[in-house]
Amino acid sequence: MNVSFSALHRVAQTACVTLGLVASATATAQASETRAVPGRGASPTQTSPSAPDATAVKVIRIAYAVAQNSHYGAGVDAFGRELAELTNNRFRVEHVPAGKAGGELEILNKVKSGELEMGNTSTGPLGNIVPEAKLFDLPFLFSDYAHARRTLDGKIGQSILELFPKYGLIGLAWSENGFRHITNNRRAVIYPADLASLKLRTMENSVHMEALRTLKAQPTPLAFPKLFDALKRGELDGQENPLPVILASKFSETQRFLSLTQHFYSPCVLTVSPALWATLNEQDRYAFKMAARAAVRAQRDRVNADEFSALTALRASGMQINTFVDTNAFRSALRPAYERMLPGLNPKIIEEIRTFR
Ligand code: EAX
Repeated sequence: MNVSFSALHRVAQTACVTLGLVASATATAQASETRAVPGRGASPTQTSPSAPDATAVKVIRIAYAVAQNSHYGAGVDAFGRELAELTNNRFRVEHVPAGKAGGELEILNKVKSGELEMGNTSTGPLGNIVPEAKLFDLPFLFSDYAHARRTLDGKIGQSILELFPKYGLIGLAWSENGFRHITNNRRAVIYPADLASLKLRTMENSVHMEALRTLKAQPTPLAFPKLFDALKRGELDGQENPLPVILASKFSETQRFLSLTQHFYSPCVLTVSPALWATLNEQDRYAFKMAARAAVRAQRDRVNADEFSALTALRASGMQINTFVDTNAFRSALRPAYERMLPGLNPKIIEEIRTFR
């Protein structure tokens, strides 16, 4: 792979913003009342600005892999509310949760082809489409949530979003899945050696797989919707995911040990199909971007809340939680292997991320 990171040094162009749009977005009517009825034309009153033409209400389906009662659902709820408000209900968001549209790679490909309007996915399989995004999948790249969020929201994150169109996707904003931890049915993971020969499900992500191979685990890529049953059937020793996913997906029913390894930070991205984007005028594009901001806030808020409550809940449902992990040993084992995980990586960008304020 020959990835160029030169784009990372460009300062992101900010979207053209008109304040008038926000000021005019005061409608509160329910979009469902104005849903198009096939075969019926709009009445004249429906064409006024405060009561949009019923036939013009556009449904935006947003697909994600996790249950609706999760940080993903919270993000999509907020997106829908904000978009409806900013566009006077001309758009109505529908959730397509729980892998109903397939795993995350499938979702991204459907957004790319226009089969789906939008996706809310982790970056797990994103690097298969936008190679530069693999940067954020490197282990121990971010020191904490604040560091990850400001990097993604700042010029480094924005410059990668700007590359999406070249790969046939629109990236609206980076959202959040969370710091990933290992669960398994064999043992508590305290030291890197505890991972030896564990068959761990990973996302379809070459950086993650190489990192786990470095630790002598057996990475086994699998789409998320197949994971719960594979764990239940005992086909894997374990998996790794952030606390909000472990909680929402009830992994405590199939996994005994949870070790707080926080080895990868898992960003999410809100993607839009280029086919839909091409139909939007500047004001509507601005509304989508503002709705994405609201979604990111809500999704991160839910991650915060889940991080706070998860350990008590998971312990109560029978998981053995290991809070002591020799993180320094994991970091020292993985950082020197960055170049193998991401060939062509420019070390300068790592330094820039590490010191990004
Ligand atoms: O995006 O596949 C995964 O493990 C992801 O973390 C999950 O689907 C949430």
